[in-house]
Formats: sequence, structure tokens, C-alpha cells
Amino acid sequence: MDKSWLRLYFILGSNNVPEDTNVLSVLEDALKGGITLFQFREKGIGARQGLEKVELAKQMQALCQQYNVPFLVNDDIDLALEIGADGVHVGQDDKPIEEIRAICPKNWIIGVSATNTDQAVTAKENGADYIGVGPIYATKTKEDAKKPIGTEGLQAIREAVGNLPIVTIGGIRLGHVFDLIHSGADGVSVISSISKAENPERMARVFSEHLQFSVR
Ligand code: TZP
Ligand code: MG
Repeated sequence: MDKSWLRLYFILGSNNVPEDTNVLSVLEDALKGGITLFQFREKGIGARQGLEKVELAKQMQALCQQYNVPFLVNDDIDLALEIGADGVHVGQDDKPIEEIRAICPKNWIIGVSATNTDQAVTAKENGADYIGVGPIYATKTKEDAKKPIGTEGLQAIREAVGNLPIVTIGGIRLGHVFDLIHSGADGVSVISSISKAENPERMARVFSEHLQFSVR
């Protein structure tokens, strides 16, 4: 995969936005602000299910296509296949990569979450296109998030996986970008920093600028 896609990776589901805020307009704002990859992550309290989930996914996918940004689906391989997503992101407890490769289009992007060097190396051996490393910092967005690994944890994983593309996740704010890139990340993935920003478009744009000034 083109690792520049990982630079500003936005993740969103319908329960990640403030009340009375339209989740589609938050996504469109983030796209306007310059996000480079998108993951549809519809889970947790109040998450849409069944046809409602499919409908929201299709609407988000259409927006991403308009802005030429790849569209990935979290966990739900069947949904990703059904709507023709560009790939999936899976956690340690989801379907193994080998099983996904056996049923998915050749050019699918498959990302895997890793919180330690063992998981990272295994994901690389199994053919992950990239790993999502974290949580780096404390986060309230994921209820069952593991203990934060900090930039030290990230550096250890970078050393263990060589040049495998890495995107970092968990509690990432603007002020972290420089340290993360200099600790081995190819990009940052964020939910709340953008989804709950007063102005998601401007926040995405400023993240994008910080990333430009943080090149390794
Ligand atoms: N996986 C590890 S931390 C996390 C996920 C999905 C949540 C990230 O959300 P935020 O709001 O950017 O901390
Ligand atoms: Mg999962």
C-alpha cells in the first residue's frame, strides 16, 4: 500500500460525534480538511445495526469516493465485501488475515491492531499491509482500551517490524504529532480530536499541516 495514505487517518462512527451533530457532515468536513484515509467504525453504545448500518456505510463510502480517499471498514468483513470497500481493519480478536485474504479482492488493504512487539511481528508475518499501533496515550473513546504504550512502546514496535507501515492510535492530539512521527509512525489515526472538534474541517487541516512539518 501507499504509506502516505496513513498520514491523517480518520476513524468515525455515529456515536463519536456530539449530540445534535450530523455524522455525515463531520466526515465531509474532515475530508475537506485533508484526511488521507477513512475507517468506518460503527460499534459501542447506540451503534447502528443491520440495514441502518449498511446505509450509513454506503453514504460514508460515497463521500470518501467524492474526495478520492480510501474507505475501510472496521471488523465487519461481510459489510466491507457487500459494499465494495477498499479494505478492512481488524483487531486481535477478529478474523485472521489469512482467512480474510482467501475471500477478499486482491487489492484490499488489510490493517491489524497491535499493542506490543509480538502482535506487531505476527501481523507482519501474516501479511498485514499496515499495523495500527496503540493506544499510545489514554483515551475515553474506546471503553476496553489497553494500557497506553507511549512513544517508547511505539519505538520498540518500529524496531521490531522494520519498514512495515505504522499508524498510531489512542488519545492523539495536535501536540503529539511531531513526537509520534519522530518515534517511527508513518501517520496518526484519530477519532475524537476531529470528530468532537468545534470545527472538524479546520482541525483536520491543522493536523495535516503539523504532519507536513514533522517529516522524518
Ligand atoms: N483503538 C485503540 S484506542 C482507540 C481505538 C479505536 C480509540 C481512539 O480514539 P481517540 O478519540 O482518537 O482517542
Ligand atoms: Mg475489532
